[in-house]
Amino acid sequence: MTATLRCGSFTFDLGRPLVMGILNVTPDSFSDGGRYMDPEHALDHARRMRDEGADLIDIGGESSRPGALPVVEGDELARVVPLVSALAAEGVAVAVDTRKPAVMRAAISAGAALINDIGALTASGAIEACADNEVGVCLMHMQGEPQTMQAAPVYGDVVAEVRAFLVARALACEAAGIARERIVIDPGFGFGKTLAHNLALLRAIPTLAATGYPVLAGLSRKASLGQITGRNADERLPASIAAALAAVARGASIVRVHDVRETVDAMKVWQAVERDSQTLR
Ligand code: 9MG
Repeated sequence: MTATLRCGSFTFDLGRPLVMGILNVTPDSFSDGGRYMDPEHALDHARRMRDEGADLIDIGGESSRPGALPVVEGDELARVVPLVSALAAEGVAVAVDTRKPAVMRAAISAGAALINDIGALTASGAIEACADNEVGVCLMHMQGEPQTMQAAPVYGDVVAEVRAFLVARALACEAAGIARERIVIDPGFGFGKTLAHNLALLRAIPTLAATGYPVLAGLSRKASLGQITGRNADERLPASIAAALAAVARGASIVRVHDVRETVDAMKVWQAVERDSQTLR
């Protein structure tokens, strides 16, 4: 029997990697800032990603790129909640990328299936906002804050520290009543990490997956891929697919990506080779 992830009314079989499509409704995200501020345009993009095979759509109303400034709660609510309502009503599994408990509560009421928190539910009231219901949670590691996190990230042992933090946060969630099957962990590639830290964490996905919590990997178009390839953010599709494949080959259960169609194809090929070879003719 394969593991499952429960998120609101959805139960995902983790026998194949899931693809989470990114929908940033922000003026300043690093690769698509300003493109989806118009709600109709945002909905079209979400529906396109769904049709291309995204299992979840992750909506974010506050940029977390290095150097990003915080957004006030009212603006984040206005950007995110109408989209959650519209997509949830169409049966889409919607994740909401937020650190604010008030946004979490409003998004859950509007039908969000998963709360994706780059702060790992450390804000006061965040765990409680998610514990009262059946929403899934993604707990991400970040060193510092988006405004300054890339200035000088330092670790003794990056893998041990990230793993210990994520397990501690997952246990805090379980203690508050969030069932284990609702929890995803994420090393937070690029969040207070150098290229060397990111590569060490990518190689260590088996160690993170051995905790028993599904692992989400978010490497799509990130700066580390630019450092390796010398490409700009809009030229990092091949690098992003390579990174997603490297992550799932090491045991990641979910990849968070901008380019859904291409990533879904890559996952299907990987799945056919690695998992379904007995059944293919
Ligand atoms: C919002 N966001 C940006 N990058 C991310 C990543 O790598 N993981 C998760 N969970 N969220 C992210």
